[in-house]
Amino acid sequence: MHISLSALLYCILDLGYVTEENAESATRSLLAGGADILQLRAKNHDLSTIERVAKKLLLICREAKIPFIINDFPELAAALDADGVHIGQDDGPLSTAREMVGPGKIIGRSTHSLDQARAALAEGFDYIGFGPLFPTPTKLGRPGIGLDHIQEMQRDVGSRIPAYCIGGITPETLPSVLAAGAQRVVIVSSLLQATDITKATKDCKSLIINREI
Ligand code: TZP
Ligand code: MG
Repeated sequence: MHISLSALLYCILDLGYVTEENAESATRSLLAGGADILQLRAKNHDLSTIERVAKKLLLICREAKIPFIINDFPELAAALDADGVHIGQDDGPLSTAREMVGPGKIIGRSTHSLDQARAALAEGFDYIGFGPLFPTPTKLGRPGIGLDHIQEMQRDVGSRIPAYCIGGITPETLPSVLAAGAQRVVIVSSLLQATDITKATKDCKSLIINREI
C-alpha cells in the first residue's frame, strides 16, 4: 500500500472525540464524505481497546480501499497487517519502526518545523504531518506554527513525499490554509464534532478539490 497522489484529505478517528461504540459509524461517515486515508489515534486508551477498535476500522478501510494507519504502535500495526504507522518526534528513528512493520508499510512522521520536515524527508519517511498550524485542543500544549512556512515546506518536502498540513483546520480556516500553499490536509476535531460528519467532510473535501491553483 502507498499513498496515492490524489489522497488529499487525511482523517483521524481520535478516541478522544468518539467513543469506542461510535468509532465504526464515525469512520463510515468520514469515508462517505471523502476521507482518503484514515488513522486511528488513541492517546489514553489501553492497548486491548486500541487493538479491538483497530481491527474493526481496518476492515472498513479495506472495503473502501483506503490506507489504514495506526498512531504510535508499530508492533500493533504489524500484528494486524494495517497499512502503516504514524510516529512523532519522540518515537525513535524510522529504522526502528521499519524493522517492526516491514518494508511494504507506510510510515509517517509528525513534524513541527521546516527543519523537522526536511529531516523526515532525508530520513526516508513515506509522508509527514506538518503542524499544528493553529493551536488545537487535539494536541494540547503545542503552539501553532502558523502559515508562513507552508510554501517552503511544500517546495522542499511536499514535492517529494506527501505532506499533510495539520492542526486547527476547520471549514473556516481551511481556505486560508489552502491559500497559504497547503496541498494536503489532516482534519480531526472539526469533522468528528460536526453534527453531520459526512456533510462536514464533503464540504472540506470540495474546498480542497476546487481550490484555486
Ligand atoms: N498533530 C499535530 S496537530 C494534531 C496532531 C495530531 C491535531 C490535529 O487535530 P485538529 O482537531 O484537526 O486540530
Ligand atoms: Mg507518538
